Amino acid sequence: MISFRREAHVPRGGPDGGDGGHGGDVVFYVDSNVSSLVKFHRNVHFRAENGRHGGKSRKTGASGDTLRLPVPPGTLIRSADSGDLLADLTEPEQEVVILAGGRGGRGNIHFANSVQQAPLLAERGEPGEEAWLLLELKLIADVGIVGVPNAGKSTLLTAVSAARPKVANYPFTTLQPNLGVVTIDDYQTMVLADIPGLIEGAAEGVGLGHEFLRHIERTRMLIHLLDGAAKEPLTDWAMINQELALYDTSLGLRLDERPQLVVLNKMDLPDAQAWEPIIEEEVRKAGYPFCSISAVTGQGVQAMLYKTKQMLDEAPEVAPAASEEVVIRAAEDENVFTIEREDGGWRVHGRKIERIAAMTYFEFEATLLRFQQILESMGISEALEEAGVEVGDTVYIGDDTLEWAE
Ligand SMILES: Nc1nc2c(ncn2[C@@H]2O[C@H](COP(=O)(O)OP(=O)(O)OP(=O)(O)O)[C@@H](O)[C@H]2O)c(=O)[nH]1
Ligand SMILES: [Mg+2]
Repeated sequence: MISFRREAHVPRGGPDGGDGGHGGDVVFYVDSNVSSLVKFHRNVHFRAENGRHGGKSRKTGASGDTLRLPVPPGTLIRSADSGDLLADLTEPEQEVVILAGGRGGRGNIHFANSVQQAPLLAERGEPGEEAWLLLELKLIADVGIVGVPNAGKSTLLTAVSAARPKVANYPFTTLQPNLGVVTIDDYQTMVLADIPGLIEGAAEGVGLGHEFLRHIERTRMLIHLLDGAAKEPLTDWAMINQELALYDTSLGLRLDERPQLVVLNKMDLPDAQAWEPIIEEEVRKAGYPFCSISAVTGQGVQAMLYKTKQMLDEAPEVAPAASEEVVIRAAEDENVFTIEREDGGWRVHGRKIERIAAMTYFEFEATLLRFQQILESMGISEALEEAGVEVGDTVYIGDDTLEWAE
């Protein structure tokens, strides 16, 4: 604000225009009650509040409210331009400032000095930051349940937890991963993730599988569920193990190297009962622990959970985003600028000068003068003259168009 004290007994009141408030930040934080990024499908534009204007009598404007966006645990935030990882939000309550609000412009109280006692001079607020971001969810669970479509993965999750995923007798019933909390012995818990069924070629992105393998990247072990009613459960097992081996994980051990409990399901059916001795022998021969269950009748399920818990206690931790570093934005040299020709005129590029231009009220003589002094002190005027700028030429800086004069 540009303003001056006006009081009857103070003949020449000094400047008293206050500063503008700072703009709000854009913050992402982990909310354990949020389970998907669907909010960001419906709406892609989010904006924190502007700061309020400064006032007379040195009043500083209120700061704009921070925009706080809740995301589920396991959300990775990347810059859409560079692909750089900006944040890996895994812990409850964890938060990160992704975009900082602009600084409020200074009021004319700041521009008085011995020469200039009645400054008709103030700044605009600093423009806020903006960016396109990519959000990616990699669920956080202790155990991932993998298997071909229709193996009974969702039925198993329903049998052992309060989760209620859709169950049906056709492949690809599950399209979104589901999490269930399993309680053992009344106090110990573990989180199981049920993902959509995997089919051959999943790791190459054929079919639906690939999309979903990332959801088990943060799990410490796998339950590999075999469909006892399938034609060739052992072939299915080998096929999915191959998909796990082909998947390129950026977090922790390769998927096929994680501890894996092989579980034959549908033991209430004669087919599964006939398969059991053959499968058990093959699986154990290959060095994997084995259980058989019926997710429908509950047979063998409790024993399977104990085995799972025991393996989990011995399984290595998955370090969050272990092999990829979070990039802190590189601090550019603020003073660097470039000059190039544009539309018969000249364009000046540079972080600092563009910001200052955006903060300048060009309609005031005093602010214009100050801007010219900055162009001088940063060496921009000289550089423009060297480049051949002439009186009357157009100079572009950020969104502003200026005319070059003596
Ligand atoms: N008889 C019998 N049927 C089962 C058992 N477990 C699951 N089913 C049936 O198998 C079918 C598929 O079960 P789901 O739990 O939907 O299978 P899924 O592995 O989640 O399948 P997708 O989500 O498509 O990958 C359903 O009709 C279930 O009722 C079991 O132990 N015994
Ligand atoms: Mg399912």
